[in-house]
Amino acid sequence: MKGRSYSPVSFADVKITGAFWRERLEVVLKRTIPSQHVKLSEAGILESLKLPRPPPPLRIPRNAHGFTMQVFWDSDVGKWIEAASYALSHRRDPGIESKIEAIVDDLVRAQSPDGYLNCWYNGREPENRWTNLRDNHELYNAGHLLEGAIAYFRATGRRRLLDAMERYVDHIAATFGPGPGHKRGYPGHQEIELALIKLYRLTGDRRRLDLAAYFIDERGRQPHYFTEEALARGDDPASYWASTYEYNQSHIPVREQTKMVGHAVRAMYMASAMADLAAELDDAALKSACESLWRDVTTAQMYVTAGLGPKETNEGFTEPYDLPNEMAYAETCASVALAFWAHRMLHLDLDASYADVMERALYNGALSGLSREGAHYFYSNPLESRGQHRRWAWHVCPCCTMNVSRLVASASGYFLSAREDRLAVHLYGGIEATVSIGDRKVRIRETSDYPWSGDIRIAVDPERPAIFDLKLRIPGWVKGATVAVNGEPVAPDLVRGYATIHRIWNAGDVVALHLPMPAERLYAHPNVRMDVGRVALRRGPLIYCVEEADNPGDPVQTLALPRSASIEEKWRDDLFGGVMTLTASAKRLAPGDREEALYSTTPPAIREAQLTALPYHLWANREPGSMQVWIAEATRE
Ligand code: FUB
Ligand code: ZN
Repeated sequence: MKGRSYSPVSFADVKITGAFWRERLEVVLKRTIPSQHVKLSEAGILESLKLPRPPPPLRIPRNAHGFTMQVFWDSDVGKWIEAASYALSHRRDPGIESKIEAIVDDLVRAQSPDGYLNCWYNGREPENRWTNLRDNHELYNAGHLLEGAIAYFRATGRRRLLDAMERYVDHIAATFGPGPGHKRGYPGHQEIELALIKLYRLTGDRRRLDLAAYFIDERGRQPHYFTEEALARGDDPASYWASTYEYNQSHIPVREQTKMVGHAVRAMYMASAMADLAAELDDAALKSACESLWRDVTTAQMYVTAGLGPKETNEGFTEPYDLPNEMAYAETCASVALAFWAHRMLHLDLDASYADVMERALYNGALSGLSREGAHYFYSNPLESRGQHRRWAWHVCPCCTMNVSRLVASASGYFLSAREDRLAVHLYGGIEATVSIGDRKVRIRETSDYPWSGDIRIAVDPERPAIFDLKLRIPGWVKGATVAVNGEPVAPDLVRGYATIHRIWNAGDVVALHLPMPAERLYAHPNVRMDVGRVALRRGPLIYCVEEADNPGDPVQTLALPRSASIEEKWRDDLFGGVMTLTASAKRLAPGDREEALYSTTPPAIREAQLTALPYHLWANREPGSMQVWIAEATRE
């Protein structure tokens, strides 16, 4: 598998030139990353790295189970370093670099002589390290710090943090594993597996890959580590607050899992690591487990926005087709991590259906987590509101903030992949890159106004004539795509959703790709009881919603869209710097008789109305009001 597989072209080698992602990137570089540092400081998170003595009182009180979210503050620091380092890869910034250096000073000082590095435990309960992997996030924190260290090293060449983290990884490898004298533990919150695979890819040190594989394969084995660990602490495993090991996907070994269960972010990080390992180890059984889980998620558990995990109490999955709209949890982190997983599945098999989900997550469930101005966030991403939802400037659990900033700062890494004789283009929206294909360097410039328009131009400039396949993703939502090379229409082979053009490419060659993107109605599977009789609107990769700001008057829940109404596209320069809205003649329902009657034998009065929808990711950036993705459908005129 490995020799034949594609590698993503790193975001650092792909310049975003198109308006849509350029705007988001600039906001993240200028506003989001600096403001997140301020918030980390105000929240006491940066101070906690200094291991103040005596430790100050907790900022986040322990809950009824004795747990405080402060145990994973290190992860927020790691994620911010990662996001900030991605920003530095676009543009060096001495101010940000000195802030990272100050954090590195603290982390290096906080590290124990044996390499252990966790500011919660070193600062507050050093005697208890590695006693509660199930709840206390030690390995999760290590993973995020390691990802931050790798990103910072890649952006700047500075390796102080990377060296510290490698020492920590050595310590972890000496503590956990299948060998004699090792603890057979694994993380209660998956994440370090992804970081270890990145470290392996950076250094080529096979021990890192083996450790990641150990963590994945040990998960869920009997005797159950979290049970043994609870007993060793003197806790009753039966009184586990989550009540089931499904919560952290350790109920059975991962290769036997066919249904996605439990906490959504944990599940997505685990599945991403499984896909990475399947690729690195050429492991067909692991790949097949990934495929079963993928089928389960995408056919029965995913919101139309690519949100995941409807329920608040486990921040995760429930049952097939249980996708409540107003109460949707759909954590931003889960959609970000779904994009990670889809990207990795795409590199197991170049199949456009993976890229379709990746794109849906990027443009909808993940992007909705970041406000327009770049300093407000959504943790949950409901698909309906009565106006009670507000973006917040920070959260007691700020995990989503840095997940969305690291995603946007590295978004260009999702566009291209290459292998020996092929170049695949997954996403469109304006990029430039020089890619090595075989022994040739090929410059690619894709220009388009995607996602607003499906007219795409790709200039292919090899340094010398080169034979290779250019593979252009034809999104699953497209009907009637056309391709032309140097003005001549061509009918390329469609291989798993990629239009494949095989030819000798010469400097100056230009491919024109036309992806029609009319507005369309979407219907949910009838088992999704919440969406019965409802319709959603999609145009291209964007899912739309109706928001009160554009549909003033009664709550948008009183709108109904006739099945036969034509949907018009209207470009609005006055909204969010330019956005394609959708409009239609619709109906407004009003009480049929007396206003105050809760129930009535008279059917509702139906008034003519106009409906305006805008992309879901933009909602809640104006005055608060009602919002709905799944609109009632009027089947009678
Ligand atoms: O537990 C760490 C992070 O906090 C999780 O990934 C999020 O779901 C939030 O609970
Ligand atoms: Zn989150």
